[in-house]
Amino acid sequence: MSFSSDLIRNVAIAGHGGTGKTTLFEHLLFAGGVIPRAETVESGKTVGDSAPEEIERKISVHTTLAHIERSGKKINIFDTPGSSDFIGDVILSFRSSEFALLTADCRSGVQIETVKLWRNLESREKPRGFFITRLDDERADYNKVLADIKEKFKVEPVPFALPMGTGANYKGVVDVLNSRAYFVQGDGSAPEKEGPVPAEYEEPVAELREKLVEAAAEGDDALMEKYIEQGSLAPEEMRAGLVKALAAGSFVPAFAGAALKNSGLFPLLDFIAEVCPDPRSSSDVAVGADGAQAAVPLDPEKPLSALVIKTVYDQFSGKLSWLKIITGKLSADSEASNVSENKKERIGKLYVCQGKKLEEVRELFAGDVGIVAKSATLKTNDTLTAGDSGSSFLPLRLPEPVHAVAVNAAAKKDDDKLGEFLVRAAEEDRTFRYNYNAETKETVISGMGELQINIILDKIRTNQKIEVETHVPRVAYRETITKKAGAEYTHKKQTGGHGQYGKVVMEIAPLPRGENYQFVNAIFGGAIPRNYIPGVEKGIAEGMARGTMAQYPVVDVEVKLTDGKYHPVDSSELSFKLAARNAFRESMRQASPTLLEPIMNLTVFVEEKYLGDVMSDLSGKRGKILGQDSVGGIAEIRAEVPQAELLRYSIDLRSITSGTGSFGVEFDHYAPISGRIADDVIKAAEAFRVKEEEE
Ligand SMILES: Nc1nc2c(ncn2[C@@H]2O[C@H](COP(=O)(O)OP(=O)(O)OP(=O)(O)O)[C@@H](O)[C@H]2O)c(=O)[nH]1
Ligand SMILES: [Mg+2]
Repeated sequence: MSFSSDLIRNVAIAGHGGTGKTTLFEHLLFAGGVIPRAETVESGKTVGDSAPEEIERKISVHTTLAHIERSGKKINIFDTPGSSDFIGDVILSFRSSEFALLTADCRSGVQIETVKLWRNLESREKPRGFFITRLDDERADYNKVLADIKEKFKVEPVPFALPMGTGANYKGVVDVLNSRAYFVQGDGSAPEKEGPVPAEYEEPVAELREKLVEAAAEGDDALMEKYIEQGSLAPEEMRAGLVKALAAGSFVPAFAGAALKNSGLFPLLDFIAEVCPDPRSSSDVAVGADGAQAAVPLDPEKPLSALVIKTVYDQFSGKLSWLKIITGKLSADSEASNVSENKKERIGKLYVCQGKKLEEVRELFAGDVGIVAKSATLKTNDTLTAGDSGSSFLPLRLPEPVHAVAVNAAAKKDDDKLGEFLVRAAEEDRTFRYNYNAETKETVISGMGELQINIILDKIRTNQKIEVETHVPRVAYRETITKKAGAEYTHKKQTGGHGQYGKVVMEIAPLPRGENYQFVNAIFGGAIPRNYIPGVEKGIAEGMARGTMAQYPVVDVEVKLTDGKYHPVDSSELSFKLAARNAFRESMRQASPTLLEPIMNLTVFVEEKYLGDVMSDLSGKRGKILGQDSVGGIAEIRAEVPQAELLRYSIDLRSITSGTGSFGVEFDHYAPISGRIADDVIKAAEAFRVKEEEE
């Protein structure tokens, strides 16, 4: 069935790993009548965790999309993974949703991944709320989580559900908005049951309702005046006020429950159906043919435009392209343009999904998310439009990879198959990258963490049956010089027939870091004729491609060609190239060369209790601490650290912080190394060359 834009709601469930997202998703689908019974994550049969890698590890690896109907609305729900390795799927769900629901386990409060996700949502100005779950657990501490939210995010969460008891005494929640209670039934396998608010909760619920009214009035000046005058608001006024205030992000709703016991779900669904933003209140960003960015409001009245948010290669259905419709509508059996590829795209059947299950629809309206199967041209981030508007939506911005491994197929015959697999894997998860580094002669795969990379390696070995070898990638060192020097070289072969002759005299000098190369032709009086200068430059380029210390590329050198000599018959471009290459090498040896190593900018997020250990580990890694902040028990450390020390940092940090820490890393600059560290690099480079020559 197709739903018009005003009836669609998109919600992303996100939060720290293991906080009950998939369990909540499963029970919401049960409450919404989509599935006949709710399964547990442990059983491996949930809608959310259905891929083999998810079933095996009992964690979510991919975003799952399904939808529920409530009060005539279609609620699309994204169940996202909690591990930071799969952040790509979380971010695409944030972009596609108008509301994000962060889960918080009431035993542990707000955990570190949730803090990072909050920041991401904040930068998107995305309306967001919390679902405080697992209240049936003996260690549940509801008020602690509320206090934690307040402390960590400096907001006053507005409770829309009040728990009735916790642990063994947990009975259910009161829906504050509608002043109704919802009771857990028996062992919790049946849906929660609605009833009047028990007398003992009447007073606290009235107080909380007052807060809701305040939050509603906050969004609207006229309402605020009325509230101040009358001291209350009519239910419809209150709802309208909340809708406005939430869309403006002026309050943060907090829900509560025990998803596993089917509790706290109806108040949440009613809130989503009645208060969550209509997609038409949001917009996306497109870049025009002239490069200018402009907001595109979600609008069903405009011609079609849609964005490919995700690509899945399904074992049975083949390639599935997930589309968020931004404007207009997309119809089955139609034709559209893939602006990004500048190609026509034939749209056959259209689907919406309930997890893995596809359901055919005729149309999809702005705001909805649907699927095109076996598309000929669509890739993630592509823009589909009715005409050739020329403007396309901004590609999703994702963090840079933090963990890399070099891979190669054990048997040469598998190279192509491995290559094809890597292309698809990178298409399915845009945080996963692969590239062949010609300098180090390695195929390097990289991503957001060891877990993500290991899952890919498992697929290569098990599904693709390709035997691969892995190793720590080589660091791309550089060489440079530290003082001025010069040399001359004469290339001469003049024995019989047509000879070779060229003499080059040059001076080299260090350039500031990052300036790479400058060539100055200071030849006077035609000592080297103009037509041989390109030969000289080629020779220098060859000299710079392999330095004299460990054959790494040479950078930040000015080369001044000062003099030379030619022979009217025997000189050639080749002669000058060889002379220049040798003159450069000789000059470099005289110019006190040094090795440079890449220095990375590292940002680490850890719980404060691990701060000391992380700092001392970084100092052991030759790190320079640049700054440190701490908010609500979570420390952010910024440091400059040599890349060579960070090749296995995702593994190191995990062991220091019991898996709770995370980090971002990007290249910053090159810095000189000397002494034993440089000696080791030179030795390793020699060993590598010997091995290479043997092969
Ligand atoms: N007692 C109790 N256990 C729960 C509840 N919700 C989730 N759990 C358990 O918590 C564990 C983790 O739940 P998941 O739903 O897989 O958590 P998740 O957030 O989806 O995990 P990731 O996708 O890996 O981030 C499972 O063993 C659930 O059965 C709850 O309300 N009560
Ligand atoms: Mg999950």
